[in-house]
Formats: sequence, C-alpha cells, structure tokens
Amino acid sequence: MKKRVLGFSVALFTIAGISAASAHTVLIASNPTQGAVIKALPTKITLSFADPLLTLGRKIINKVVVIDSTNKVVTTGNDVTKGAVLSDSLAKIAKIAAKSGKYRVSYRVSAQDGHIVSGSFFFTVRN
Ligand SMILES: [Cu+2]
Repeated sequence: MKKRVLGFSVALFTIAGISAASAHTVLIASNPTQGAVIKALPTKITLSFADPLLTLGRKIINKVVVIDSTNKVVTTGNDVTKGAVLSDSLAKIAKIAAKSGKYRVSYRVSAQDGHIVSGSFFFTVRN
C-alpha cells in the first residue's frame, strides 16, 4: 500500500514538474533577427517564442521596445500578442529616415506559467 502511494505521488510530482516547465518560454526567432545587418527597417518588430504567451484580455502585459542608435524609441507601443508571437509597429518616421547604427530590442513577456521572461539583443541598420 505504502509503495503504491509513494509511486502515485512521484508520478504526480513528475507531471506537475513537466507541465510547469513546459509553460515557461524562451525567444526562438525574431524579425529582424539578432545580430542582423539590414538596409531598411521593417514595418514592425516581431518576436516568436517557444510557447504561447499569457494574455489578460486587452491589457498589454507583453512588451517589446526598440531603441535606435541615438537612444530614441522607434516602436509605437501598440504591442500585439497572438499566441506565441509578440509584435509592435515601428514609427513611420523611423522607417522613412532609418538611422544607420545599432538598434537595441528589449522585451518583457509573461509565460503561461506567469513567469516573466525578459531579454534584449541588437541588430544593425546600414544604409
Ligand atoms: Cu516559468
């Protein structure tokens, strides 16, 4: 009897552990990609994660910000989360007169398990 209870609780913890871990997430792709050298800015920045992000109705809880080489924010703040993809449009002016130099992408998102996942990377505009 004791053995069965022990076996059952080990199984339970294992399942709980797996589902919690799989509800965490990581950044798996982006456009522009990390370290990319591009001639012109795209219309929006897109980040793809390994798992769907947490959403809370219309409240923006997942954010991405892009800063140009003069420390100017070039994202518009209209963050959109669709499943595992977070995107935000880039300001028109930034696209028209994209400054050459390093752009910093910073993100802060909520995984399904409620944990915050944040990070940053760079891409370069050379025109
Ligand atoms: Cu987590």
